[in-house]
Amino acid sequence: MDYFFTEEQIMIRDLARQIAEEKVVPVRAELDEKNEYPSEIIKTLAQSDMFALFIPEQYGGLGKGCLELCIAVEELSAACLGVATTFAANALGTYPLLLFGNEMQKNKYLPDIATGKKTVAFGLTEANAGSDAGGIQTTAKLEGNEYVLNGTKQWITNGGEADIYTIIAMTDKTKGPRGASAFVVEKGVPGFTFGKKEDKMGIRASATRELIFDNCRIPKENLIAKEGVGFLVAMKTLDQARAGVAAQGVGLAQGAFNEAVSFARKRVQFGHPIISFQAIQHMLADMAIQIEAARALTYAVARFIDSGAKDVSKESAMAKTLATDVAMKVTTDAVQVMGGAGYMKEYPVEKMMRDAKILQIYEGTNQIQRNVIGQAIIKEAVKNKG
Ligand code: COS
Repeated sequence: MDYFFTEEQIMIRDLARQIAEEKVVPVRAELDEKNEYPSEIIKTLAQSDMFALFIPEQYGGLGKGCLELCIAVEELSAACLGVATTFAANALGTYPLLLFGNEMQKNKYLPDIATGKKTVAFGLTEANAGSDAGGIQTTAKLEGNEYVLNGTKQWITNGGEADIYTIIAMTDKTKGPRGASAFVVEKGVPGFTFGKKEDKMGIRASATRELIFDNCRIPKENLIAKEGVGFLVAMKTLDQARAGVAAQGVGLAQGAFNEAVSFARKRVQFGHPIISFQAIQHMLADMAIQIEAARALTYAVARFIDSGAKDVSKESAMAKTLATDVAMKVTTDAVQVMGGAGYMKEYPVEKMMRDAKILQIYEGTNQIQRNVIGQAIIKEAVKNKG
């Protein structure tokens, strides 16, 4: 299918694909087994200007948009979702600054993010605030010229590895979600430490840790936007980032599909390659239909975001839900097509199936996405008196 990419977009896709094939595929099984952060690959991505893609030109970036980021994420995801998550979570952490940061903050942080010299993580989730993002308990109290942060963030992608953290904390607990505020916190500040590295089912190349704030003092200039808009910053950030999660789903599904097709052509049973059997062809056909549908919606939503549309919640939730449900189904079916071989670590699809599961959970479970879509449907119906 031709999605009418520009020459530049094709260049980005080809470069990301080359990095994925040459640098990621050869080490993905080892990174998975050792639970190892992909430092060398991150360096390669930085040298190839991949971190600059979505940063505006005036801050040293390439000034591209959500679609270009999705194209790169998709290619990396086809090779290793752990690596792609590390890369995509950097964008997730950067959106609060990009969307709500002031000039001083953008000038201070974005150039180093664009070169990949500094990487970023987003800190929203807590032990008692997962789907209920408004339930966060980490506090930020203004004392003189500093905010004092106390609390613990849980399961933070790039935690401990990133240099810059965008954090949502309560400045006024009595106000519920309207009492939340967003901050930027740098690694190395006294009172800011990390928990142990989590041992996960999948995306094991990505690092996940707690962020622990114990009387951590940061300058008051590190407040993003103003007090009380932290929940909005988080929601708008997730609205943008969920298109990237959709791209992860598309890429991962494509990677698993490619493996299944290649295996089915070689595997001979009953005297014929199994791809000649209709049972296998129908499974592959269903996989291909789902991948193309998810890809088409993901690109359409990325283009919608790049058009500057104000409210993209429903659309990005739709793309995230479709593409990640597809990734789970397609990776499971890839294992099925490959049978016993698919279940063995010798082939990459068992890792892909383990990796897929997180896509239905992080950046808002797919049940939460359906809530977001449902709420938007009600809002539109009320508006249209439907
Ligand atoms: N854009 C702008 N405003 C938004 C918004 C969005 N996408 N989503 C919610 N809001 C606003 C609401 O309009 C409401 O504003 P008012 O107080 O002015 O009415 C406010 O934020 C609170 O919204 P709501 O009442 O819907 O919040 P809930 O506490 O019920 O939360 C959702 C519901 C679905 C928004 C939230 O629970 C959610 O997204 N959960 C998933 C969180 C997530 O993705 N976690 C992953 C962690 S990061 S990897």
